[in-house]
Amino acid sequence: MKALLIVDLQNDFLLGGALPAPDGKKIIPVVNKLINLVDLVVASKDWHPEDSVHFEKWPVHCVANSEGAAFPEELEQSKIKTVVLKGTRNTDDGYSAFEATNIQLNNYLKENKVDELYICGLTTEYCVKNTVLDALEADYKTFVVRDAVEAVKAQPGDEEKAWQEMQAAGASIVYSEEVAKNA
Ligand code: VGL
Ligand code: ZN
Repeated sequence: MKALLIVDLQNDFLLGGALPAPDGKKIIPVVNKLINLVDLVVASKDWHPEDSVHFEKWPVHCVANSEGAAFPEELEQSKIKTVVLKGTRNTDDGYSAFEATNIQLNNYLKENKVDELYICGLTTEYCVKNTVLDALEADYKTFVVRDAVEAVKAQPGDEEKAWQEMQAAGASIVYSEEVAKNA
């Protein structure tokens, strides 16, 4: 079974939000296309308490239940089967979707017989990277959709390094066009 995992495609990571990936909005139409190419769609949300230690490193963003934590209107939400919430404790960053606390993501994917995981979303250097590395650790065939991922670009060089790290760990970097061809 093929699953699409949309990482943190939330208002605060888009222009106008608290911690924007400068080109984040560009990926929304690509993600909308990918949603129709897989058997199961799961989305993660960064979902922080107001007083998290996470905010010693970052501007306040994606506070649980806030507008900044919501999905953008343009995202085709009707086919998202499950939303997993991460970074929910005031003591953790929760960069990886596999750290979700409302659902144990690995068990959920196993129950749904997922073996191929297509990962997209925001941001390259943090939550996408950490999710991809955990997916590989958990032995999924892991694809990262290059044109459906964008970086926050907080530190120069980190974006490029993140792509290299994901690839070195065993992720396949693919374009949405190839995903469509093989669907
Ligand atoms: C993220 C920084 C802080 C992400 C989340 O989704 O990549 N980055 N919190
Ligand atoms: Zn965060």
